[in-house]
Amino acid sequence: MQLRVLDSHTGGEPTRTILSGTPLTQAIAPGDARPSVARRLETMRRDFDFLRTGLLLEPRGSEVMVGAIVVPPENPAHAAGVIFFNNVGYLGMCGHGTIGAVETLRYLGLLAPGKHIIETCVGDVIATLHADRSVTLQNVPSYRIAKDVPVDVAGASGLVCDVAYGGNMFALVDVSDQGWMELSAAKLIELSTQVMESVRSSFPNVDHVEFFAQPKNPQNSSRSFVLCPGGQYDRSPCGTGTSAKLACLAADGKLQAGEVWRQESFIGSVFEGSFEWVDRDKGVISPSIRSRAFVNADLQIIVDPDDPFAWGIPSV
Ligand code: PYC
Repeated sequence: MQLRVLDSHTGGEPTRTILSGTPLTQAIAPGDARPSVARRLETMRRDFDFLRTGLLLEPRGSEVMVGAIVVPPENPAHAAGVIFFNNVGYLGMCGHGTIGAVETLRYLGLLAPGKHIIETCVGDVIATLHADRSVTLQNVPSYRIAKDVPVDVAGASGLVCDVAYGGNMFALVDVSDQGWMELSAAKLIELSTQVMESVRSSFPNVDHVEFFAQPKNPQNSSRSFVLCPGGQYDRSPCGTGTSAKLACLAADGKLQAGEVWRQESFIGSVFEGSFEWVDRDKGVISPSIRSRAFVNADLQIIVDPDDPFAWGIPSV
């Protein structure tokens, strides 16, 4: 298996993009069936999960990485299909990962500036590659599902969250009054994991938690800390998390269509977000996120048949 794999990061959050060398990435002959990206994800989960574990788990990978495998799109007129995954499984969408995969394709000369439709397992997104190499991602329609849901965290009283969809499902908690954003990442992982456990008793599909508070840089709108399903935090402001946040702001009338929202990550990187209404009565928005990714490695993957951990260390 001769895998073609490049690494990038978007706002500090890494994306490991697989471009070729697997049955999933092979071009489809004219006339052959073109499965949807959602069906391809199921094939990968069933038959090729070793790619996920081998590339993302230790000793080759790390728990903070997100993988993106570029597959033929169902619609041959579209630019690409992408399946996203992490250390514990598969993601519906990934904003930083889409921007990373688009920059990787540009780096290899496979995408030119302009608009490109990318298929994901939760729907089509539009990536506009700009001349300055930044990418505007028009994400899937996003919306708030519930407001002021009580959250149980030991030692914190009166905590509530919004539940919102932005390509993944988020519990969003305003922690300005708790002073939590001054704590260490390890402590925030602990607290956000408690929030996840509490919210899941009523919203079992929530797989990300977003804390937000005042930005460190006054030019930004808000600072966030996002817990991902694998127990790590997103170094970037999180594209799907920013989309969920925009949906909540829109629903509360705190941000108007076309206005720019600068979401600062825990490490200080920034995504610029804005939205247009899809259905104002139902609170559904079309969010856009702009950022830039940087390719930082072109890997040669070696699989030694004698290596017991060639496809990752299984969970112990
Ligand atoms: O940018 O949407 C995102 C994302 C999800 C998980 C990690 N990053």
